[in-house]
Amino acid sequence: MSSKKNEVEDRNRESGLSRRDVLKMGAGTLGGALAAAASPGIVGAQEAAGTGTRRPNFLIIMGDGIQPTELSIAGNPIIKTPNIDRIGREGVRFQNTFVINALCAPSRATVLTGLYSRRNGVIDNKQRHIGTGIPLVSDHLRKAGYEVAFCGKSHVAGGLREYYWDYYYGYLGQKSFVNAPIAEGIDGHIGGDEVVEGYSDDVITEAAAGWLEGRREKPFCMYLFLKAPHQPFIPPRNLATLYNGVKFPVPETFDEDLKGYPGKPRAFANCDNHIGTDSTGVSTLEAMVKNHYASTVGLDQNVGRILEVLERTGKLDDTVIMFTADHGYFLGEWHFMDKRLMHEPSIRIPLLVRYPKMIKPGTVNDKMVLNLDIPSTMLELAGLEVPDSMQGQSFVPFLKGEEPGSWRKDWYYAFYEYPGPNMVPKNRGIRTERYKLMEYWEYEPKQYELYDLQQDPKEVHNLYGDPKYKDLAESLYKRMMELGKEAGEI
Ligand SMILES: [Ca+2]
Repeated sequence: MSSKKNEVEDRNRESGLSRRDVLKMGAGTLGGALAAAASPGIVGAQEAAGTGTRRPNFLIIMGDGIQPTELSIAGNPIIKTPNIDRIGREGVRFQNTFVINALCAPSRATVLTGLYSRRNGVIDNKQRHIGTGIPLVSDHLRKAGYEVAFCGKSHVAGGLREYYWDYYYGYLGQKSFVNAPIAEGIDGHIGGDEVVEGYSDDVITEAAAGWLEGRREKPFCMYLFLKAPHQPFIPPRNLATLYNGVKFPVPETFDEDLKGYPGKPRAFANCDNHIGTDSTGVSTLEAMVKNHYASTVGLDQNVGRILEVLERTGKLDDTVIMFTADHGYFLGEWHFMDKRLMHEPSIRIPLLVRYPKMIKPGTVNDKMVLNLDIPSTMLELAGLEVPDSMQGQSFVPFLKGEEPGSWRKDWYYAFYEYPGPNMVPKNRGIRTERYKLMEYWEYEPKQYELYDLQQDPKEVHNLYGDPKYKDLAESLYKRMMELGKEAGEI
């Protein structure tokens, strides 16, 4: 047992709680119980600077690889996600939200720091730490009097254990869906990893719920970063047969592989993320979608568990709740699984925000919002200054139902993990409200895709090389390079 663990145990004894008591209570209640025992005179309600109002709590819930259309609130005819839907129904649903790098660790690092991949240092999944000295949003909030918590999967090297957390319940790397080794931390001290029996997302949610249950006066920021519905798409046991026998729609591009991917470059056709190959281990579309959906339902139930705690303890309406994902997911488009490419199924994520003190229930927003924008938004909501170094744009005006003075018309994307799993070549590009230009910039020779998303939202007709679109391709390329340089990615 580590000395940190001993310290935690010592504090348990001081507070009259044995480890067994704590586990019986649900690990997460420990933070609250200890806080009550150790600090009788807890600081009063914190106020947002100059506003006279209490700063909001934050709960940022992240799933792993979800298409926005996988939610019933987005009209999915099969899957039912009532709890996630509730966040959008009682808040806002952003319909055009994207990631700037469609991969687990980079995306999570961006949501934590407000920085593009090269700026925060986590350009791929290869065990990279967030750069030394780069604060997380939670560090800024903590300075302003927040209690901060991280629960679940960060995927960045070190599992965020070098940061201060009032409560921590997380694991290193990817880990398994069942019986994962998890470390718990309280008041900045993190214990050793111990295998905790059960479905890991449920175990983690239960710990998070326990900590939230015990909260007192200070505002809090909790990241609840879960693993479902990541490959190998293992749903909780009780949901394993939920979609047995259900017929799933087949994407219209599912058989493009049989046609030789007309119009697509080799860099795209040769990606090794095809359903039905040994390398992906995914046998059929049906098997993948069935378990992906069932896992997402499990995720939804965990969202419900957390909402129930917040509601019962009177914190629901004081908390800004965001639900999002670290990237989208190919569910058979072009016979693909996974993500990484800049095509719409891969870069689009759900983003739903509930905060009834500001957001009119049932709001739907169509502007291009990025995962990069979440940190600036959180800081503005907390009444704090957004550091110039942060690269996103606060979408608070949209939460208020207002039009911001200016909003992005285009943005830069880049994916770097090559060679790597699924052998998707490095690809980068620009997406405007209407067009997308992609470049496989290290492919020999360089290859391109160009789409008119207004005419061709499914990205079937690659316009690159068509003389009619030569000028457009050139101007998009020029702008892509400008944006990439501004972002520090080129
Ligand atoms: Ca992921």
